[in-house]
Formats: sequence, C-alpha cells, structure tokens
Amino acid sequence: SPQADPEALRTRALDVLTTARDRTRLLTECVDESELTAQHSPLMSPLVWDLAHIGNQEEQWLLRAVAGQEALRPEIDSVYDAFEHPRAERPSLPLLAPDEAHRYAGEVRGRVMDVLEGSSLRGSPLEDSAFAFGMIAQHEQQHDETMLITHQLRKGPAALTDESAAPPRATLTAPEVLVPGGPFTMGTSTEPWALDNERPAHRREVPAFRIDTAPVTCGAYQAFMADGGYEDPRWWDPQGFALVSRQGIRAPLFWRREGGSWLRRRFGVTEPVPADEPVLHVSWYEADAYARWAGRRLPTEAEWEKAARHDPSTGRSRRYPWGDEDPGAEHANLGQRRLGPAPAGSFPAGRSPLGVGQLMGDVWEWTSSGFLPYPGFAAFPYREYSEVFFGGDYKVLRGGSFAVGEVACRGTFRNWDHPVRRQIFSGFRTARDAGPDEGGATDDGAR
Ligand code: AVJ
Ligand code: FE
Repeated sequence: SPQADPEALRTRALDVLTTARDRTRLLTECVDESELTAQHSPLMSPLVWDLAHIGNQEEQWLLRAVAGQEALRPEIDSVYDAFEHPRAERPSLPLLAPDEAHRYAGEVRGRVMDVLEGSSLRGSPLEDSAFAFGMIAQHEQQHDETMLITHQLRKGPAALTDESAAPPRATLTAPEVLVPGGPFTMGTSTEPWALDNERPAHRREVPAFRIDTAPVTCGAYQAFMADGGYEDPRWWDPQGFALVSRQGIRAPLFWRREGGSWLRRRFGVTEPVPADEPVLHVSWYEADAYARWAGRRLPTEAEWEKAARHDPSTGRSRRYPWGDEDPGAEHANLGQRRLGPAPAGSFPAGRSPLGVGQLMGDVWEWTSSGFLPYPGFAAFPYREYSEVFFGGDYKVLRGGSFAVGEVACRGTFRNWDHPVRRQIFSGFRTARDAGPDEGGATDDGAR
C-alpha cells in the first residue's frame, strides 16, 4: 500500500496529482477568461473559484500541514473557504484573476513536487502523511467533476469534445439478480485513501433482495413519462410532487420536446435522447417516483454496497465489483474519458460476481438512504469533510459517474446531495425485496 513504502507513495502521489491537474487545466483552459469568471448557474462557483480553491486546499494540507512550510498566500484562505461563502455569493468575492489563479495553483504544485521529489521520504513526516496526498488528489478530482457540471450548465457552443471510442459491451443475462440474504462487511478500515465517512469496516445484516443489473435507461424512463408519471401523485414523495408541480418539471434536466420526440443538450450539443443510455440528471424525487411506478424501490445504501462488493463464494467484500485491482478502461466509464454514460450492458469485465454491471462509473446512483456516520465514525482530518453533513437533508449516491477520477472511485466511496438536485451526474437503478422463500440463507444461517 502507499503507506507501507515511501517509494510507492512517491510514484503513486505523483501519478494521481498529475492526472488530476491535467484535467483541471483542460477544464479551465478550454474557455476564455470571461467564462472563467462568470457564474453560469447560482448552484455553481465561477470556474476560477474552483481553480484557486484547489490550489488553496493543496497549499493548506500538503505545504503547510505536511511539509511545515510557511503560508504562501494566507490572505486568500477565507475567500476560498467553502463554508464561509456559499456558491451563490462567490462571484462577488475578491477572487484571484484567471492568470493569477493559474499561477498560484501552479506555484503550489511546483512546491509540492519539490517536497515529493525530495530524497528523504523515509523517516520524514511524509511517511505518516500518505493520506494527505490521496485526499488532495481526490479533492482536485472532485472539483474537476464540479467544474464539468459547470461546463454542462454553461450556454453556447461546445468547449469540450468527446473523442472516446465505443466501450466494450455484452448482453446482460437478466434484468435483475437475487442477492442472497445475510451479513456482509460494509465500509473499510484498510483502504489507505478511503475518506473518513467510508470508515470503519463493520458487519451489516442485509436481507435478500433483487437489484437491476444496469442503471435505469432513458428508454425505460420515457415509458414512465409517457404513462403520465410526472402527473400522478401516487408515485411521488409529497415534497417531490409539490416541487415538480410548482416548477412544471416533466422530464430530466436538459431534455426538451421537439415535434414528437425528446432531445437532450449535453456540453453544447443537442441530440435525440438515446434509449439505451442510463438516464442522467434526475433528482432523488424523480428516481424514487420512477421506482414506485415500476413496482419497485431504490436500493438502500447497504444493499447497493453489498451488490457491489460482496463475493458470495468467499464471503469477502471486494474493493470493486470486479475484484481488488484498480479500475482500468475495460472495467468502468470513469475519468471524463467519455462525456456521458455508456449504454446499458457496457463493460462486461467490470461486473460483480453476481452479474451486476456498471456499478462504478457512468452515473451516480441515488439510494434510499440518508447520509449518516457508520458505527465508530471518527472525523478525519477535518469535521467539514463529512461530519457536518450527517443527518441533514442529504441522500447518499453511490458508484460514481463518468466524470469521477479513478482515485476517487471505490466500492466504499460515498457521495451525498440534496434530494432536489439534478444538475449533478445522477441516475439510479432499482431494487425490490426477495420473496419469503428466496431468503438465500448464508453460512451464518441468517434470515
Ligand atoms: C462529496 C461531492 C459532496 O463537492 O461538496 C469538495 C466534495 N468536499 N470539496 C462537494 C468536496 C470539499 C463534496 N461532495
Ligand atoms: Fe473543495
């Protein structure tokens, strides 16, 4: 693991930090300066805020906390503190101009490289600080996803082009699978770069259930729309129904009806809605309503993780559905290589032992669960990463979208957002209880 060997840490940290920065640069260099300082949506920061915030977090954690260096720009800390300033007010802050923000982030990174390349990792404080490098690389990748959302919200012609090849694809053997009942290990105590909310590993009893082998597609979602799903309160959480009625919501965000068919706009390009792609840009309320209409429900967070990690032949929880190896291009649609989800049935090499596909990448998947700490949770390294959000108005999303970096993707990774949000790269899959005679009792004789 990166923590065990300083040389392995050096190589891995250089690699993940460089990958993140390449993406950050692309996202902030493909539009002109006025688009970097503009606010494209009150839900988002100006791109130039994200850029300097990335640099500022890196300065605070890697240069000041880990390497013990003096502050480079202490006066800007408060401008880039996400808790001091909500997104809507960030455009009015004294932000670094685009060229200054690029220079600042670059200078911080140069110093971090000097620290990492210094010859004395062994026995230095760095040896105990492996986590900070992983945390900062994940932080930058998370903001790269945030910035990609801003790109999707901006008006005007495409600034990004999708040059990815068609992903590997193979027919799904069944629309859903039975996950046997019994306990499994949820969360992790051993993954070196897991964030505090993924810890610690603990046993969870999960009764037998069935879960979709692929995320719900646009075609399936259109059947719900065509059946008057948005107008029928029977399917909706009352708050969700009030919201879609009040706002006149009748389709996923970025969809528009023209003639008899639905079109969607994605990164400046308008196209017919592809029936076999996972539906994207739906709120938790829409996901929940669709599931009820279909006679099903959203999976709980524990069900989702059991489907993604539990290996019934060994009883172990894997790091990923396909095993313990880090994600490769054959496993999942990650890293913004493709600018949208891949069709249902893609990435057969990434399926779980029970045959559940596309759990990692493609779309974040809403679960029925609120965001809560695991038993034994300890905030690390700061309360504002997770703890202050527990028990709030947040639903957990799992798996990760096409916009998630590999370093921020794991079977244990937890994301959260308000149930109304739909500008995020969110979709879902559905589940249902197994019948009483389908308990699938395990070695533990559960159920
Ligand atoms: C985990 C995606 C909810 O973007 O608010 C970024 C990640 N935390 N900077 C967010 C995060 C601090 C966080 N989410
Ligand atoms: Fe942040």
